[in-house]
Amino acid sequence: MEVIKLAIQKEGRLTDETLDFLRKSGLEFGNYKQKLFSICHNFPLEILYVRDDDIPDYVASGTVDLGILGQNLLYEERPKVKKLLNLRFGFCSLTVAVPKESNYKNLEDLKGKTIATTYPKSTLKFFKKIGIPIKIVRISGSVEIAPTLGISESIADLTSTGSTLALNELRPIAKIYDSEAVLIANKKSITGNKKTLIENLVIRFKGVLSAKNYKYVIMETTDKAIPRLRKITPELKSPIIFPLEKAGRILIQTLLKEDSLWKIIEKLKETGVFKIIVLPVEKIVT
Ligand code: PRT
Ligand code: ZN
Repeated sequence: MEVIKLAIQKEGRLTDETLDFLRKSGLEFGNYKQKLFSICHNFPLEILYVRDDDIPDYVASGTVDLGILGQNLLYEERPKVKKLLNLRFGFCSLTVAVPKESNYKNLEDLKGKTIATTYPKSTLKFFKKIGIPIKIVRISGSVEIAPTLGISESIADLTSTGSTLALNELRPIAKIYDSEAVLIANKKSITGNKKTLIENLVIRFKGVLSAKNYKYVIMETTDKAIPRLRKITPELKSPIIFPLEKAGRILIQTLLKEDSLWKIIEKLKETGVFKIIVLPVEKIVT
């Protein structure tokens, strides 16, 4: 029987959220700690725990069929793989920063200067595109201390909260790109024997991803309010409606997009909705 191989980061910033995402997708596998790989009990899937830097090559060469890694590594390495999904975690940006007290105000001020980074190709490409010549020093860790050590005038590093920059007295001046965790596939795996298995796994992943954007909302209102509610909530096409004991009172259940939830709730309150209960959604499979 065919088994798909998926490489994920063994120990790092993406590990916990990746494992959480896989478990939310209904995949059952044992404790991964101290192991090189886990076997799924309920899906023909083997999960390999590796360094994130190795994932592009493993997937491109077909050592594994799938990989979960930061989009930043794809931008940097440009491996010949197919991106299947954005996974909506591991958000960060590749940011150009300079010492807080320096006179560098914008990117033009960095002309001819040295930039320390773990992402030399991405950084060089960015500066080439905007026509500003710079020099690059490749550093594999603690990039943020390079200006203090006199190694470079500026840095380009991944940031998420921005606190590492602030702690090191650095000031962001530009963003090269945004990144998040992505699912990538070997090009042959998605057309060969494993195609259907991979498609089934992707359906599970998409189910979790769509659920992430939605909340299940239960509202107590009157039957007369339905036409007005429809105008406020475009999602309310075929809501589930339960009559309540009190004449004219009903319960409506529907899905609402999380990003517009609070705006809609404010309007719902004005429209005569008495009570609103918001519940998380685990999966939506369509
Ligand atoms: O050992 P291995 O090679 O597997 O791991 P690694 O040390 O190379 O990578 P790791 O675990 O640091 O990061 C894995 C992936 O997480 C990255 O490739 C990104 O896709 C993603 N990610 C998300 C981040 C961050 N956020 C992040 N903030 N990767 C690194 N950082 C670092 C950044 O380099 C800086 O040192 O966090 C610091 C800045 O964070 P803030 O919150 O202070 O801004
Ligand atoms: Zn790494």
